[in-house]
Amino acid sequence: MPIKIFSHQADPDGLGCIILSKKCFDEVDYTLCKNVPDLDYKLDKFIINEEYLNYEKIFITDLCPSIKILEKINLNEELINKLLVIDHHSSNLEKVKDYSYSFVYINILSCATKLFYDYLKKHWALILPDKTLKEYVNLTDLHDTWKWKETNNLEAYHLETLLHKLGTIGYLNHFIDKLDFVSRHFEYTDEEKKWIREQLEEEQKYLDNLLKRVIYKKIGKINYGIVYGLYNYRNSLSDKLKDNKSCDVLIFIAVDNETISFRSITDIEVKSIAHEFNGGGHDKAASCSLNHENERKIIEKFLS
Ligand SMILES: [Mn+2]
Repeated sequence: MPIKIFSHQADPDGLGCIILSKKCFDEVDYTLCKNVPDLDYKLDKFIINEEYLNYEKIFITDLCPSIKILEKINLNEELINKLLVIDHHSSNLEKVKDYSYSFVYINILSCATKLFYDYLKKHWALILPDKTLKEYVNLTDLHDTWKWKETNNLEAYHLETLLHKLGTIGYLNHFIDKLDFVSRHFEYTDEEKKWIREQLEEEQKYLDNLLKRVIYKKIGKINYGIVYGLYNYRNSLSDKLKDNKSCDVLIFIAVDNETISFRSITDIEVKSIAHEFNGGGHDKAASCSLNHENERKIIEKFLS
């Protein structure tokens, strides 16, 4: 019987989980989800249509369903037995603490790919001890938990650069091919290095423009920077603003991903801002979905 995985489509971490599942199981169906509402919608359909009957095991990685869906799962014994949620977002700890049954697996210190890798090694023993794969998982962890910044590990950062260059499906296919079971160090090939260079040049041009379009608004002691831009640039713009120290919090409205991202520039906690808009995430990086209601509230509060 095949395996089903629902994962976060936005970053190397969510995609890393799909790559691992493809390495571990023969037959995998995956569904990419933009955010929690998108996951809820797709999962609800999956439950209503009883699609879960066709799968041996169902994983939800780098995302956690809302309480409404968790309740629904809780009523279905077959789902409880088959389903495992592997997430690491601290805002979800609150959400799942009432669900004591075994399908929720959250750890805020590691990325989802690392949690999933450890789980697969322990419970499925299908991933051979493999240097390349292990190093790839570590780079994904360094990238996703921002630990790469401490040592300026550009190899980790460039996973994101490659994702931007290749697109979601391109990234998945590329790394599924690249990460074979030959034990050698993870290294970028000359072709990958060329893609990285090209992408960085393009990003630089776009970022220089974006930086000029940021609108600043001071409310109380906090200076907010608000901008509409392409989702892929939310983190690099936040880095640029950190260099300039021109605001405390970045509010990045990404129409292409239908999300609003909140980034802490000067150590201000932003998860609570995301909560105001029914979102969540980490203390220094959070987000909510871009719907009419949220956009109207953002414009009223920060752009008028
Ligand atoms: Mn993640």
